[in-house]
Amino acid sequence: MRAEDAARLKRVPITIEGMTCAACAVQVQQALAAVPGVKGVSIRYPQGQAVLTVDAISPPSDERLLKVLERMGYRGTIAANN
Ligand SMILES: [Cu+2]
Repeated sequence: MRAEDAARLKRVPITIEGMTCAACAVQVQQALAAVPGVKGVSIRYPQGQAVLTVDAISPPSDERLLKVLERMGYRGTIAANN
């Protein structure tokens, strides 16, 4: 990744309840990655965490991301920005 690209990205940590196995994590990863503005998704399901890399200029709304999780049966919380 080029430096100027990295500058246009920001990290969005999400706590996700309900992921119980690697298959859950794959589904969550794919669903979140499909949301416009999401550039990368890293899932750590044993910890119930996802870290998204999103476009800093036109990021997806928190509501949009949480709705995607809700439809799949997971409860997500956007962690405080760090
Ligand atoms: Cu599962």
